Amino acid sequence: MSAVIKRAQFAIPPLSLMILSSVEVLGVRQEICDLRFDKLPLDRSWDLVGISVQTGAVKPAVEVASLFRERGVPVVLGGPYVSIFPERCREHGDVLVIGEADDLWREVLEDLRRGALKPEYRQGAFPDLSAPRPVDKSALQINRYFTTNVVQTTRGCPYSCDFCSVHVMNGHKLRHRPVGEVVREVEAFLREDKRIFFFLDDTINADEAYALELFSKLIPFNIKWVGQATTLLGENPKLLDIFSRSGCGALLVGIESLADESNRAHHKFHNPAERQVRCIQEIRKAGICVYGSFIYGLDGDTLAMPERIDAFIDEAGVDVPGINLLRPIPGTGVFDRLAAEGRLLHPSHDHDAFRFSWGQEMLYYPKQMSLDQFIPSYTELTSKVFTPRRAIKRAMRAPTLRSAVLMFNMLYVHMYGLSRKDLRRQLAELSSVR
Ligand code: B12
Ligand code: SF4
Repeated sequence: MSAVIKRAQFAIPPLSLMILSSVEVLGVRQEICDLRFDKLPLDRSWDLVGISVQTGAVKPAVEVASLFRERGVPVVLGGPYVSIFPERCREHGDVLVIGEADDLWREVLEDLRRGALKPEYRQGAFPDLSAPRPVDKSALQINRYFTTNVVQTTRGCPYSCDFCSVHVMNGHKLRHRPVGEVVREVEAFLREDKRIFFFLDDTINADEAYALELFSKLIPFNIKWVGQATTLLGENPKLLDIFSRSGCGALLVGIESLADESNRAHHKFHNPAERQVRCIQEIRKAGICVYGSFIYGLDGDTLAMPERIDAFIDEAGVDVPGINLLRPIPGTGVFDRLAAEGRLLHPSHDHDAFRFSWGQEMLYYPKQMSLDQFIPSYTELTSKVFTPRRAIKRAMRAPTLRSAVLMFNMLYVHMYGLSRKDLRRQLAELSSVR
């Protein structure tokens, strides 16, 4: 099962490390160790080990760091958690890279060559994405991944949803890579890997003119691609047509709550609920599958929400539903607010207690209902939505990529089953301490 999950979870390589390992400095050779596949290479000799630290996985990252440091290998820490909480990371690394490292990494490698590493490299202005920085895949073992065609065309987000850390890390201004650079990258990637492309941008339709130009130019390459968009795309037939003709097979859209008051409470203003059904229907009419990502338990949500979500999934024709619990991530607005309101289930200074992957136990108290009410209502919803029968039904009516839609839905039947077990255990534990 774990092998299936690795592939089905879209075991794709981390773009951060692809970018950094593509920085060429004379005399330096870089390798990527992906712990989903590789053993920790403690028996080899290294001049420097870099670790990407993600919020929610800080503990394993610092454990790895200490294993290398005990052996006298200097460790550099970078990534989202280091950028947001450098002070908490300082004692765990010899070098910290704070912020987007596209340019800083060259400096680190040059200093390494000269034997003059500094304890800290900090991003001043955001890197200028108009500079060409070709991404090279020679540090990757291509066949172990679902695909290695991961591309980011823009960074930053003009919105400020309070549960998200993208605008915190990458700023509010959308920064673009030149269209010609992205087209060249797609062409070069295709030479090594003909599989599907992932555009990792948080909102691939954020800048209509840019997206129109880019994806028109990608039509001749005949690729299949997936990405993330806002449902507003459904109101833009021109862009929808170009997306469809350039090979777009599926888009993840963040629906979050179907209650506008919930989205407003979390500073998400750009997706009015009343337009969502029609927008999703239009996207699917264009032959693009929709992965609809909901969050149940936002501040305006009540116990009436599960029924609405269930009906919405069928009415809009969501091909793959994802019904998430709110994950308050340290460093986001919602984390600070819930902490101030006394609604976190763990002490706010204990970041390790906030885990963010499967085994989705609750991390906070919902506003409109107790945990005793909320947890059963959530588990009942997921047990209704994620059944083999409904998985097959969704796959049969998917506009394209039917086997992928089936695989995802079936995987979720399994995963949400695990999540229900965890939540029921958590509820029993919470009741026993009362
Ligand atoms: C693609 C993606 C995924 C893919 C990951 C696939 C993969 N192998 O990469 C999938 C779908 C699996 C995924 C899952 C999840 N994700 Co995600 N994901 C993203 C996304 C959209 C793009 C990541 C990316 O490649 N960015 C581009 C690279 C270039 O940026 P970067 O990673 O930040 O790297 C730069 C710097 O941080 C730094 N850097 C990074 N690493 C290192 C290492 C060193 C040594 C150095 C020096 C520098 C450095 O330099 C890089 C270049 O500038 C981001 C949003 C975003 N815009 O970043 C969310 C994001 C990273 N995900 C997020 C979350 C919450 C999750 C989940 C927990 C969701 C969930 N509830 O399940 C899971 C966690 C899975 C896990 N176990 O880790 C959050 C993380 C928040 C945080 N503060 O850590 C983000 C930021 C989205 C958000 N809305 O807030 N995700
Ligand atoms: S959730 Fe999406 S739209 Fe909202 S701030 Fe994050 S990246 Fe932007």
